[in-house]
Amino acid sequence: MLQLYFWPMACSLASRIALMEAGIEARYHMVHLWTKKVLDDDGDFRAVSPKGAVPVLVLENGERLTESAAVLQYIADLRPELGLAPPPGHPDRYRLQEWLSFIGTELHKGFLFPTFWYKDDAALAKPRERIGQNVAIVAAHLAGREYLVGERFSVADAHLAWALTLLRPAGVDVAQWPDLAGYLARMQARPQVKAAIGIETQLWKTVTA
Ligand SMILES: N[C@@H](CCC(=O)N[C@@H](CS)C(=O)NCC(=O)O)C(=O)O
Repeated sequence: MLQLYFWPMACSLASRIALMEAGIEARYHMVHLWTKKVLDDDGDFRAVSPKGAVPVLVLENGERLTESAAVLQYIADLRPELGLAPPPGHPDRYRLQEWLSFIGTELHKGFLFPTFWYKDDAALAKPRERIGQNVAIVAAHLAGREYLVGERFSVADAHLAWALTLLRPAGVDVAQWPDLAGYLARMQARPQVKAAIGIETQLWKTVTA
């Protein structure tokens, strides 16, 4: 069985959404991101992955895969019939990678990560200046579209739904972009997305209580 190392509401939530949308059962291991402890057994998370960052997906053969863009595509390719990623070689596969990269770098590492990790007003001035411009790019792309890539839900939507869910607690109100707000509401209403967010919201409450 696949195993996913995660921290509630962190970027690993996109991988949980992808697994649930794919109907793939997995074992989930919660990691404390600050202490680097695996909470099941008090193990050292850096022994699982020297990066010390989630997501880590343990494959059926025991190999460990990191980086959301790779993990999400791996999950999608386990169930090609569901179209969670366009097939390798299809022109839209590069669009998917383009969006996974933009979300992972510009939205996540460029803004969400420093906002929640460093919490330092001076260091956050530039990221705060840039985030509106980057979110506006996503909003403009979504005008008149249901999904980020092609005509169906893909793992790029799983990644974006996670990032947009965290924008409000990070101080950016997506309501200023109606197309984006509508998209987020649609994504959050998908049964598997809603269930995944529900599970992690509960876990988040337990770890922060
Ligand atoms: N490039 C990685 C970034 C992963 C990442 O930064 N994960 C965060 C949680 S959202 C983390 O585990 N941070 C802990 C740390 O950097 O020490 C990806 O896209 O998966």
